Amino acid sequence: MTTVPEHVAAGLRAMEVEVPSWAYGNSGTRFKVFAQAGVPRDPYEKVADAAQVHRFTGAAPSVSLHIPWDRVEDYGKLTQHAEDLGVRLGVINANVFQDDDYMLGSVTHPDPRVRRKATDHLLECVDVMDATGSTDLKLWFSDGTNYPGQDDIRARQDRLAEALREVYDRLGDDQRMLLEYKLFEPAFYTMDVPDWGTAFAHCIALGEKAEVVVDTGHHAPGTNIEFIVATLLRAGRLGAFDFNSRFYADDDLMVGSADPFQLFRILHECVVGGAVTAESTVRFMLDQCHNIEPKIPGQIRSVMNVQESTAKALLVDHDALAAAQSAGDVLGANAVLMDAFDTDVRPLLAAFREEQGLDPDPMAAYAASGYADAIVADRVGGTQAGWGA
Ligand SMILES: [Mn+2]
Repeated sequence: MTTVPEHVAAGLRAMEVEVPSWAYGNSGTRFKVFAQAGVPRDPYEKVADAAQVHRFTGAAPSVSLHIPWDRVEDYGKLTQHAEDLGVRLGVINANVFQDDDYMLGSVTHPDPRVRRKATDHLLECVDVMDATGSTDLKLWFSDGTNYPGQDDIRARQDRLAEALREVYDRLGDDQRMLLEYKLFEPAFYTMDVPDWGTAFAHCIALGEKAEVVVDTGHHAPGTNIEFIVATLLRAGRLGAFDFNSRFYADDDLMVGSADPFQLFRILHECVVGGAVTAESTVRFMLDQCHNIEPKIPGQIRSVMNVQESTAKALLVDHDALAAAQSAGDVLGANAVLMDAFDTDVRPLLAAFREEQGLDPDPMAAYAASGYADAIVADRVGGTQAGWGA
């Protein structure tokens, strides 16, 4: 029987992965959205599917909502529904990118009427937070331009700052604004929040309740994401992750599938920076789409991938690493990290799950549960949830 070192168990208990409601709906690429049988028809069914991920992993106790996709009449009822299923509602994601008015931008649009409409939506999201008890508002803007000269780059930053300020000032004492950046797409010449530096600058200007979101798929190829993580943690401004994997651009594949070593390096910086503790305020979220694979197992697999990389990061021998680093032992220091990465932590995680009263194999346990067949049989009629893309 594998024993789990106490510091590793403590880190794994602290590693709570938040799942996104949209992962359970239909999704696809620009070319086709493929429907899957049994997909949720409403936010209540999405939360029910999310609860299955927590049921089998014990590590995904919250679910992010996306407004307006998850708009409901009674948020108190949805909150209670989540609690009844053993999970809670998490971050509220705003959506100001799917309305014809936003063709030239939302909060940075040259027309004040459109900016007002977009800012009002962000304020509505804070109302939803008040109703659900969610503490974090996550903002991603598709705003940008496609052609040099199309709009004034600096004026767009001013408009962005003005909208962020209005929303920031509306936040309660225990609420935060999480600002996400993305290099390109849908805009191809400039994005108004293209990188961590721009997001960080706006957060610094706003105040302590504004922090940066690192979506692992939102960088140029070759970007050293763990350096960004280390820098933001050092500055106390890393609010959250949107985890996913990419081979090319913003692929939104299962986290840890394309480059497990990168995920390990990122989580090593999180461990070093104190983000994998019960006291940490960094949220570890998934932002993924399961276009061709079944969605609930795709989420379970993703949570397991995060746990595996977390366990490896927790196994790094920090005393040996510090000794090698201070001695200038380049190869020795690198070997300490690689020893941890090369460890097969699957037996350790199986033992950890058994200690928690879980099945050691969440994928097999879910497959044997009959839930997948039940939702295919039950969810007949109605309109399946999807991106709305
Ligand atoms: Mn994201």
